[in-house]
Amino acid sequence: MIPEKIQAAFNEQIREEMESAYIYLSMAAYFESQGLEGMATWMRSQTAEEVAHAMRFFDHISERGGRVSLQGLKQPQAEWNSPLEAFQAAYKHEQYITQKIHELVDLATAERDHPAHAMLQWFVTEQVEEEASTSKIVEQLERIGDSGNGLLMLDRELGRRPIGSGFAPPAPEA
Ligand code: OFO
Repeated sequence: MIPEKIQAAFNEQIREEMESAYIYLSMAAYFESQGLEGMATWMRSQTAEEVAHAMRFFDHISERGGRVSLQGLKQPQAEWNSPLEAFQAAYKHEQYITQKIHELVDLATAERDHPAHAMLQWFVTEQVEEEASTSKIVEQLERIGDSGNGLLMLDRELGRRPIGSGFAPPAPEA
């Protein structure tokens, strides 16, 4: 059986991960409105990844005989002043999520909940990657500055990120 405190904290983390998905989906919409399809694709892919993160917590609670209870999501920001500002916000958000994961590890340790502790190790590693990928794009955008060409090249590069079928834009009609 999953400890009460872990169940409550994991239910809370499902909301955090779904809010992450919502934030990145909002960024995808922003990039699409700016004609930056590659960045939009990158954000769609990130959205799918966040939903998968939420499902890891969902499944962990269920598998241990607990009860998943979903909470309301905050309305995400809809506009940013530039691609750089949006990716800076994404990086800052990932730092916030890393802190949340570390708090969960501390709680699992205090509760002596070894299954939760083991499951959270995947997230500790994943957050290193999440921070690295967003901060790398922030650095690239800073280097690009006002170069329209540089921005289009980066957009093309980011558009190569693979994406789950349910999150990909519709294929153009043949
Ligand atoms: Fe779930 O890693 Fe980003 O937020």
